Amino acid sequence: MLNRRNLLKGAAVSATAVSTVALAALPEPVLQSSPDTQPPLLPPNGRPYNPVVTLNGWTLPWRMNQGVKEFHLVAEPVVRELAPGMKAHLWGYNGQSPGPTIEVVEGDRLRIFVTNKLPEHTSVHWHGQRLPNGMDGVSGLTQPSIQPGKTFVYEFTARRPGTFMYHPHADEMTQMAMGMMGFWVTHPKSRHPLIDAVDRDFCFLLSAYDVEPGAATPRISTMTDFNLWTWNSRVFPGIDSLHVRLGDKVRLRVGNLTMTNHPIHLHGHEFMVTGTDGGPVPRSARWPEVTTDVAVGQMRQLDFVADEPGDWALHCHKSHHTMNAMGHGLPTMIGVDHSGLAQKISKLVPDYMVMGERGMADMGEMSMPLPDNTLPMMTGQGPFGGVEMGGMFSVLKVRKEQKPGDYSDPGWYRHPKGEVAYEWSGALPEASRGGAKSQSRQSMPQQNPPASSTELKVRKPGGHDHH
Ligand SMILES: [Cu+2]
Repeated sequence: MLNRRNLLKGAAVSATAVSTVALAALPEPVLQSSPDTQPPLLPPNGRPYNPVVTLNGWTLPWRMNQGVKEFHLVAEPVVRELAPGMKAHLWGYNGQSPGPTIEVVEGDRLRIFVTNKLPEHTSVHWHGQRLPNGMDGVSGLTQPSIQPGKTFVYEFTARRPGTFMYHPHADEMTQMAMGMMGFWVTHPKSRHPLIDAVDRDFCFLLSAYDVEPGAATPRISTMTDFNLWTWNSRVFPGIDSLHVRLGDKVRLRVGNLTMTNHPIHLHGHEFMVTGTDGGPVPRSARWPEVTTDVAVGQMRQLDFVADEPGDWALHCHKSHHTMNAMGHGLPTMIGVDHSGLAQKISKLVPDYMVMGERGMADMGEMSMPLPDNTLPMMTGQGPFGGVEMGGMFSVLKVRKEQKPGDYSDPGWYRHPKGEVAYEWSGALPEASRGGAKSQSRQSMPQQNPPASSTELKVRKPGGHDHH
C-alpha cells in the first residue's frame, strides 16, 4: 500500500525544490481516512479548554514551536463518503471534505502551512478573523495564489474568541462546490462575560452538492438546483446523531457555505443564538427560538439546556433539504388513478414503476432500482418504521445515563409507558360541518357576493409549455 505521507513529502520536494532544512521545518501533515465523528481533541499542550466535537469530522493536531502553534493543511482531491452507499469525488483538506476543524485559544500565536496538491491554484481565507491584511487569503488582492505543488505560510494571532470558518478565495465557485471548507473555533482565554461554559460543543458546516444520480463528481456550475444538502459533506442517514447527558448545557455551532439559507430547527427544546461570526451576542439582544435561519456566509452559535429526555429531530426546515437526489423535477401525481396504466407501460418499459399517486411516502419503502453510487431520495429506519428523510437531518439523543464526556450512541430512546402517540380504537363521531356559518368567519366580507356559485371551468393544456 502507498504511504500518503511519503508521497506528499516526495511531491513537495520535487515540485517546490525546497531545501532539506526547510522541509524538516514543515510539520508533518496529519491525514484522516474516516468520515466518522472523531472524539474531541483534548489540548495536549498550550492552554486548556473544553474542545468541540466536529460532526462526522475531526480536529487538526498542531505542534508548539517556540510559543507558536503550527498547523499543516493540505488542499487535495479526496473521496468522501456522503452516506453508506455513496462516495463523492470532492476537493478538501488532509483527506476529507470538509477539512479538519482548527481549534485555538484567544491570544494564541499561529503559523499555518498550506500545501496545494490540487490541479489548480488556491488560497485560504480565514473567515471572520481579525488579522493583518496580507494574511486574509484573497488571491490576487492580498497575496499571489498558491500554485499547485507550492506551500504558503499564514501567520497571525487569534485576536478574538468565537465561531469561524476557512475556505479558498481563489476560483471560489469551483472550489467551494467541490467541498473545500473547514471549521474554526477560538476559545476565550479566560472566563468571558458573554461566552458561557458548556458541557458539549458541536460544530458543522452546511454545504450543497449537485451530483447526477450514478455520478461521483459534483457539477460546479450549478447555481441553485443542488440535489445533495449536507452537514459536513454528509447526508442523512450518514450524519451522526448528537449524544448528550440530560441537563447538559449544549452548544451547536453552524456555518453556511451553500448558496441558499437554511432554517435550522431543533425539536423539544428552545435555544438562544448566543453568537455569530461577528462575536458573542449581548445578553439583552438574545431571544428564544426553536428555528434559526443561517443565511449564506453566516455562522450561528446556539446554546440550550438539554432537559428533555428522548430522540429529538434536528434538521433544516426546508423540506427539499431533507431529501436526497431525485426529489426534484417530478410531477405531482397525487389523485391520479394509474390503474391498468402501469401494466400497459411495463410491457414496453420493463422496470416502470408508478410514483406518487398517494403522496411520496411510498418512495421511502419502494425498492426502486437506483443507479450505482446513488442514495434513495428518502430513507432511514427508526424504532417505529421509516423516517423518510435525507439531506440535512439528524437526531439529538438526550439521556440521563449518558456519562460526562461519553459521546457514544446510546441507541433508541425507551419511552416511559403511556408517553407515545397511539392509535384510537374507539368509535369515530360524525363530522360536524360549519355550513353557512363559515362564510361569516371570513376575514373580510366580499363587496358583491356572487348571486349563485359559478362553476369555474379550466381547460388543462395538453402538454407542458416551457416558455
Ligand atoms: Cu436547508
